[in-house]
Amino acid sequence: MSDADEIILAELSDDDLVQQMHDDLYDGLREEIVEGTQILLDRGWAPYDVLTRALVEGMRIVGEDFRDGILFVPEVLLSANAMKAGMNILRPLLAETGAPKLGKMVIGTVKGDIHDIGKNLVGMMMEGAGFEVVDLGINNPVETYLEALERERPDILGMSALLTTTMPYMKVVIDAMVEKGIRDDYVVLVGGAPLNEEFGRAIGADAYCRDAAVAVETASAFMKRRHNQIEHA
Ligand code: B1M
Repeated sequence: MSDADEIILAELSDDDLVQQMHDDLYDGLREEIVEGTQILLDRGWAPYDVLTRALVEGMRIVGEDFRDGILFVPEVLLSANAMKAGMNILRPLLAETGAPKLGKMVIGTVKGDIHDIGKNLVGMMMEGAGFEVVDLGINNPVETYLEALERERPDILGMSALLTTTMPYMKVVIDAMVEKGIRDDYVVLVGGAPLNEEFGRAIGADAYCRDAAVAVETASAFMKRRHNQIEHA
């Protein structure tokens, strides 16, 4: 592209900028995503709106073309990195609620699975809603989950899986918790694109969460119920 054609992000209208950010995310342009994210914030956009309308929607488009064989792993990795750079700017802003801690969650992506954008988003939104979040990262074997539960004593265990081949591993973790007699000490929430409610029920989770907003709602509802139980005991 010649200099004359260069797009000045700051000169675009909000709608055009969001559209351009979808394109830039598609092209894996990290610096442009950082700049676009900052411009929308400077224009008074709520961090949550930047996240959902510019970044998550952009990643949805990337996901469709990955599915259809138009984009390949290296390209999607660049998109993911650009998305993460935008999320890094939004994370502290989403967490800035100053609300008293609602509860504690340990979250991680299961063994064999390296997808972490959705998990990171859930963690960010949970922090923003007032939860303390301990992130175990990706590719977690059952032992890592069990150690973290013992060490961190959270209220909630969150597990993420994006592959149909890795989602059954969530049951391995829950079965191990049952075997150790600790299953009912925790609320177990699961999520990831290939899961559904029926799967959540079948593996013995407390709930399946369709997205990060549902994860926050569900976690908050369980914490409220727990507190009521304690008050009435
Ligand atoms: Co992968 N990948 N990928 N990938 N990848 C998918 C998942 C896939 C659906 C693409 C496709 O074909 N359409 C497909 C899985 C197919 C299947 O299993 N049936 C797939 C494949 C096949 C693969 C590889 C096997 C490709 C290969 O190597 N040939 C490989 C697997 C590697 C491995 O894990 N062992 C692979 C690799 C990769 C990249 C490394 C390139 C990259 C990951 C980078 C990263 O995460 N750091 C990548 C990406 C980016 C995707 C897609 C395009 C996008 C995923 C994403 O970030 N979505 C994805 C396509 C898709 O999902 N449509 C795809 C955005 C994110 C915000 O949404 O993760 O769904 P999501 O999270 C949501 C909810 O699901 C929910 O809340 C989140 C926020 O709203 N949620 C939870 C998620 N976790 C939760 C936990 C909770 C609660 C809610 O706990 C309480």
